[in-house]
Amino acid sequence: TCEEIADGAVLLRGFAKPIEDELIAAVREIVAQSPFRRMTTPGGYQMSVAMTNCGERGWITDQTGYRYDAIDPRSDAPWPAMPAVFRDLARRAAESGGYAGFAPDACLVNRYEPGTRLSLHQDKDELDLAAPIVSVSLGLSAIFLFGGLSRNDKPRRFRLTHGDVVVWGGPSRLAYHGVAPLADGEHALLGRKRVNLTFRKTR
Ligand code: MD5
Ligand code: FE
Repeated sequence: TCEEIADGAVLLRGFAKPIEDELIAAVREIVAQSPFRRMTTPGGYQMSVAMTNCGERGWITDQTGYRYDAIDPRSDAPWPAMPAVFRDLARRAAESGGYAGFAPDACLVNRYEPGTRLSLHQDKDELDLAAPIVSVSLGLSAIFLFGGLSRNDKPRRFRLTHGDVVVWGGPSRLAYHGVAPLADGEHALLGRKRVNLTFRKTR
């Protein structure tokens, strides 16, 4: 099903489910090359979410700031290539959401364990703000907090479950958003975690 949850934001329930095994196998290969790590924000805090990337560029943060970089600072090598199964899924989802021709150059892979949260923020490190962001939820379900263009707008709450895909475009592209602390549980394929794939066109 295809549901517009906000102006420009489309929720595709279960869209990734038919290829769950391929996606999880691809995540495991990426993590073998560029492991999950908890990065430090410019403010000096260690993030609760553990991250890695694949594709031409990856999102990183350290004491000096946020940026996209072609090199994994942990391995000093390029990030793993974006698997075709990722690229195709992102393109098909974007098209279903009304954005034909989406060609992401970056995929941030976020790992949440019980208690992990992502505080309210905007995604604005990308040069091309006309391109949507596509996010894919795998594993344990999470409560996604979806606010407005002002930090003060009270967020709406959406439960995102395994296989759900959201296409964030148009006015929703710059909305404040976050993830509530992950509740404990056990997922048949991923165990006690949630993995989110975030596809972006960064330039
Ligand atoms: C997550 N990740 O569940 C989310 C999925 C991040 C992040 O937020 O920055 O890594 S992406 C959700 C998103 C992206 C762009 C716009 C909006 C939501 N939005 O307008 O709500 O790990
Ligand atoms: Fe975000």
